[in-house]
Amino acid sequence: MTTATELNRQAGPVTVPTFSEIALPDDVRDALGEQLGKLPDPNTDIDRSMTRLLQIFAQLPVGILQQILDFGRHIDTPGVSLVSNLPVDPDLPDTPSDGGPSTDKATFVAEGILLGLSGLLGEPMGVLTEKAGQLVHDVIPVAGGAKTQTNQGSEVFLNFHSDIMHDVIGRYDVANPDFLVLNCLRQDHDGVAGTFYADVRDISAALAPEILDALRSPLFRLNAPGSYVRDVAGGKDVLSEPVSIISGPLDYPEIAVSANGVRPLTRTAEEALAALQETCRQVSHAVHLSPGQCLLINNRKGVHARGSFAARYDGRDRWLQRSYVRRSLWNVRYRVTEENRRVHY
Ligand SMILES: O=C(O)CCC(=O)C(=O)O
Ligand SMILES: [Fe+2]
Repeated sequence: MTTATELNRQAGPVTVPTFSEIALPDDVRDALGEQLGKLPDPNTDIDRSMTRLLQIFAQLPVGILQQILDFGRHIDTPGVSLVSNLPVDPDLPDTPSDGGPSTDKATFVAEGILLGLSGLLGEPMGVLTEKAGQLVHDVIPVAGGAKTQTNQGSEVFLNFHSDIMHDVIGRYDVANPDFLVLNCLRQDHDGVAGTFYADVRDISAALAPEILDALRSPLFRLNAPGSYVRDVAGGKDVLSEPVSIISGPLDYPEIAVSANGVRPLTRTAEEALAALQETCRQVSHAVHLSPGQCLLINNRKGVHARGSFAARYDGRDRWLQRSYVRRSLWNVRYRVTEENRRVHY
């Protein structure tokens, strides 16, 4: 694991730190683990569980609690934060070979960490076309998806992207999550699977002005997520309306890139897109998540990626749990399902 200082040194010339690290003291970890170990499956009554988790997480030392809250509420805080020395489940069952969820999990410490931290950033939400609308997503290598640009992949580098959502309005970067939380339950066999984050403030500072100009122009169409194209569209691309990749104020920019392909509309846009992926690699922070570590990711301040690794499908493969978080569920209410007010079409 690279230290936060080293990671910040790798970052671009922007002066705001774009990576932060929060480590729990051992006694705080143990007290948290004891409380989370007693919790029922949070999916049974999600709003009661979120409320209980808020009580538990409110007992964190005030400095740590504020750092997490500031991560969620302020425009000038880091885009990615690694929380470490977290409690883990005492007996972790096999990594499910079908991509999850596990039917053998007896305790819900990992779910409590994921949802407790999510609740400090906003509200967990689900989408029917991503992990069947579940609020706790399992991110696990699946044999059939090993080479895909999705979270089932392993053999290929998952390109820098935002987690986006197909939406009939033609924009995939509006109702998508503001944050992702990734909690590591099990590392890959060789400990080489990196999660990368490139902050668009660092990206903007590193790009040539004419490339940045192109990325700020509506010259791109995003393809819908791989899961949507596979499960709903019969394998056919479903493109957004033309959008810019980078938008918003120069000091506080926002970025949206699809993992499953971006269609550039001009030659300049095509070149800008290639430069973008290369720049992301250069300015990115890398973390090799291990159990007890959770990554908070701002899905608007930057893009993330995953390195390749070897999956064995032997019950001991890499296993993350992921949540999608909105600051507010209000402005995405046009997509809500009748069955569940946290789950969208
Ligand atoms: O596996 C990872 O580290 C990140 C995968 C990813 O992009 C995601 O879960 O959204
Ligand atoms: Fe992702």
